[in-house]
Amino acid sequence: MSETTETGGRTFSPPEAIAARANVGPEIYEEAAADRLAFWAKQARRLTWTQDWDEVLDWSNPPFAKWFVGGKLNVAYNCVDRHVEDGHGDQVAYHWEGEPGDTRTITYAQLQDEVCKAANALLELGVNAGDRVAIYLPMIPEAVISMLACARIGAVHMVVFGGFSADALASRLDDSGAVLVITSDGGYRRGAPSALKPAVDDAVSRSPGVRNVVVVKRTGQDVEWTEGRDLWWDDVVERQSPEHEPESFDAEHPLYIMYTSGTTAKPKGILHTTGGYLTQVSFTHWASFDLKPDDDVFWTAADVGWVTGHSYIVYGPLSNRATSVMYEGTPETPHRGRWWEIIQKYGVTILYTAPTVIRTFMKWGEDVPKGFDLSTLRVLGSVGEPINPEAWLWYHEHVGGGRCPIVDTWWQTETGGHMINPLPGVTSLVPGSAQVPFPGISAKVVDDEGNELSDDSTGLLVLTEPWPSMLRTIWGDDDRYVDTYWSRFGKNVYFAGDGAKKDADGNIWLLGRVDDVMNVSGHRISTTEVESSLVGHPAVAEAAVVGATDPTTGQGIVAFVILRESGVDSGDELVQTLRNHVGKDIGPIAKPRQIMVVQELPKTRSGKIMRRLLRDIAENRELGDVTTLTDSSVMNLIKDKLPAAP
Ligand code: 6R9
Repeated sequence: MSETTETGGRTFSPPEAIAARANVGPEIYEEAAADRLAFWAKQARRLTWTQDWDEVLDWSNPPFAKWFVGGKLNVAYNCVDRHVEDGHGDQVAYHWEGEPGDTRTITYAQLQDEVCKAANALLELGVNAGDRVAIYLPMIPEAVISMLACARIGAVHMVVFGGFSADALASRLDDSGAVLVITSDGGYRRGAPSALKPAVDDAVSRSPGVRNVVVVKRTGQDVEWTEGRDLWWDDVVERQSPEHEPESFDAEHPLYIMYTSGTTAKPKGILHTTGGYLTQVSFTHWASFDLKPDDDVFWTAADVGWVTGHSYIVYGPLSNRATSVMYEGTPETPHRGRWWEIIQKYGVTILYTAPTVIRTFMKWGEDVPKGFDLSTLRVLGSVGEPINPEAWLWYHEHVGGGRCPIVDTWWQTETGGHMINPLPGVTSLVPGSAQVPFPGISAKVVDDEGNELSDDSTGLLVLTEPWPSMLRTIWGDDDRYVDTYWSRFGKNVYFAGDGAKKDADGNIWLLGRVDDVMNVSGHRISTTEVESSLVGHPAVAEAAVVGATDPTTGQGIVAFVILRESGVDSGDELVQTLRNHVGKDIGPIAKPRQIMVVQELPKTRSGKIMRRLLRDIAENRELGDVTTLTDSSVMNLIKDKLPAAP
């Protein structure tokens, strides 16, 4: 296996310093297994409820779950007000860092004022509990304030990543039935202001249900203005009272919708609700990262427009009274050490990010982080795709100084919070594997018939019990919810759509989306394994692998690779070397049919490679929908560089 050859089968025990005072110890697994519902009920007590629940879980009508039935609470109160009431008003909630270098420090008391003012503004604009509010903002504090203001009044927020196009925004406004949009004139990206308002104007012109557009001034660039519809944030929010009495909402009241792309063109509006969601994100944030509210400086380096931002920039950290860093820009602006500079400046202790970023840092070289003091770091996290052992080891060594556990967290927009991951004070880490289900979570690897596999053979990942932060439905489409997730193995088994295998030690290895599993001459080979092998070669920085239709083998393996910057020769010889390398790692059957050297790969904002588009290229087709790409020009770049396919 590539995993073991790359790491020499090394595992990493929990560091003494962390294990000795970890928030959770090994007994947590037994406790959860003994009585799963009692376990989650205990975790729900972390929150302040204004009315107790009657029943922990109602699963009488699967797959439609109700958690903490009859309970009532306010999410914004739990994230903000109660910490102020407990005497922590002066604690910093966010150290915000703008890309140009401007900063804002926001304490819990200030956040409370801002959220109340924004809530009062929404009420003045006629937003009611249950109404949908779209948020299309850069990574500025108003994004968090807007989300919490919605939660406070029971409005359902629907955040759309600021890099998405007017079309993507329009279809989400339409599908969710949004009544109001919160946006800004623009945001900073790669050292320059980038406009947001024009996309909103375009999208809203097609969405008659949107009554108002509230505009935050961020860059000061010119904007078109529609009188009567558009309002400056400063005009409508700033004059409001900072007092607002939070109302309690039912545990199953909708909290937010987050759209995620499926295999078909129409994005799915994943619905999350109040009590169960907050319980699981709060507890996982505290346990997975060993969060100590009085000491830690926590940084999820991701966008709020991704579920990771919702759960681990906003709701998890705030519910735990964490001090967080929030950064607006890109890692290379104005220089490639920007992240390390931020860690040094704020004394960040926990860093959570995606493997794709780690591989970019690897390409830039270890000398960049070496120039900064990263000694405050104690726990590292990974999310978004499998982290290949090569990147794991680099992250461990060059960012974590060899002393920080890496928590590789498998979860999805649909699951709301962490589902499979090691615990920093408990688990012996196996690089490349997300390892074991989180306490209180039941996951299995099964074959096509639903029989459990635990012998290293490749199968499908399923979740066999409902969990508190699970999606409740696809907005407006209960049938699609049932069909997509709960029909393959019956209404009690959640089909995650990921390939996986479980090794003899009980560790789960995620192998990418099942539609990323290739079938070469009848052998199932995961794109992830071939990619992991390729990036294990010293010449390769990043790799993306797809299965292209092949007249003889069914599918042929086509690899796109980005080389490290060492100026190596990218000719035939290297291609042969890489093919042999994969052959040796995994087996001759896994040798790519074609390897193409490219400058960039098409990625979504959350760092996932859009293999669908690469498959289009590998099979010489017209490109499909590119609206969820961070940068659609990447595709032209790749196409221009390619030799004609054989
Ligand atoms: C949180 C998030 C979900 C899909 C998921 C899987 C992949 C995420 C992973 C991982 C292996 C990990 N994924 N984390 N694969 N190891 N630690 O990413 O949500 O954007 O909905 O993506 O991402 O394929 O099914 P989302």
